[in-house]
Amino acid sequence: MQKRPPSPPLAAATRCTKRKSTDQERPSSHITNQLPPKAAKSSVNIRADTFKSSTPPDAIPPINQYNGWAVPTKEYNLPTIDIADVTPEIFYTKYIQCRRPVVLKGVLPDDLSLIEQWKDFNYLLEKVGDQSVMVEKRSSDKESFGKGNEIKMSFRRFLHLIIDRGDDRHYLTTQDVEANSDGRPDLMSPLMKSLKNDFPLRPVLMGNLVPQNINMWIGNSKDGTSSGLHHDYHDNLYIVLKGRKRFRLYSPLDTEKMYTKGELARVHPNGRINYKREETTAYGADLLSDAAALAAKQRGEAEKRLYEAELAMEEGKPGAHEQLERAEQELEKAIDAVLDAEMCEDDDESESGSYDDQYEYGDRRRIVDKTVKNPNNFSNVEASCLNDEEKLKQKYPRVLHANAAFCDIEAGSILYLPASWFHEVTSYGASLALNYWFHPPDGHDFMAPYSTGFWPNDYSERFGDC
Ligand SMILES: O=C(O)CCC(=O)C(=O)O
Repeated sequence: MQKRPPSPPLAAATRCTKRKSTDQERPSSHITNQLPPKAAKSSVNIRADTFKSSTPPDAIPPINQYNGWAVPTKEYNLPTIDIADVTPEIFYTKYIQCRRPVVLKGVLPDDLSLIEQWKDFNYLLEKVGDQSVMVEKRSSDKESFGKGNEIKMSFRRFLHLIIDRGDDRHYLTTQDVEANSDGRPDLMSPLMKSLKNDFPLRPVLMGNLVPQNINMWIGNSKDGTSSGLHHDYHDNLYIVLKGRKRFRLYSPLDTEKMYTKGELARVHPNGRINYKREETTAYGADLLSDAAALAAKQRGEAEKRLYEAELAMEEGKPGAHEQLERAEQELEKAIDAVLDAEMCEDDDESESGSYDDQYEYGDRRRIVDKTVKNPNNFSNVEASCLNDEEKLKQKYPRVLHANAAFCDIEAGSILYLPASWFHEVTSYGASLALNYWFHPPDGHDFMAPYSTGFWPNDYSERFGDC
């Protein structure tokens, strides 16, 4: 059982005391049939208050509160824009804030230019050839990836298999990451850390979004291999450097038509999907950590007011005595709230036992295992069915009522995909991509994309700048 981490220092008042990785998926039962909201979203005119729920306070909120951009027609080609035409502010306002996917073409931004070197596999072999990696393996040519069957090998052996031998059954995807003493997962796997001088932690284009995980994807397929229909929990910047990828996308508005393996609890206005027993805030913090962070923040503020009251007493200011009494009561309440939050976290841990389950204890390091069989966020709809109307009619009829968007991402292009958009990706040729995941924004300001300081504070505590 993992020990509870120490309480947050007051200086970092909004720090989360401990967070479950909300990216971990646990197997769950099949989705119940929840009817989707009727109104399709307009493709334009997303207002600045995009992420505010419009449900009156006394009404039961609908399960799907998605309020961002949705695919406007049955089969829609995603537009492409020139990278040179957008500043980070414009990109935030027109795409990130509106939850609108887009393809970016043109010369890679300066801060990403060094990753061009990766196109030469010899460069990668020299840098990380001896590293050991977990590689996904599919058992037949028909099977899609994303099933969680992994084997360990050196990066060199993996490249030898797929490039020299033309093998298309192995695929390099997300890797396990280490956790720090608080159990907070690292941003990157050891593999990516060995290449960290080649890319920024926070690409300029993504403005003030806080990164959550950075990965490399490598495969080889003549006829195209599919990753399987699923969604992720974070905003994705997907940069293709070699090969070609065809994406099929569905917005979170169509979640109930996607036959997810997990039992749907809620779709937040910004699209973030929650499954039962895994509820989070819209920006993806688990509820207990969020409550703990808020309580810690209030305690910090109460301490400050107590200090001010003590100064007022020393200076003999009128009303200082009452001010001190009020401040003491406030601090007492705030401390109680912190203790309550910590107790809730303890209870949650001992009930589910799941926090520990996500780690493998090595000598001193702990590994956050990112691979889960049958994850909630995958669809039961086989990729091979998606182009077969008859099969869909028989097995998954709701999919036929969802609007799909398509795009081809060629080498040198980027896809921006907001959190919880469903996607099925087919990769062609020897393919290589770098992807960033960012915590999903729920605010509406380029400078402050999150409604609280939870992720910015977490990031600046761990990595220094934010
Ligand atoms: O490139 C792929 O095969 C899948 C990528 C993907 O699903 C993702 O980035 O979320």
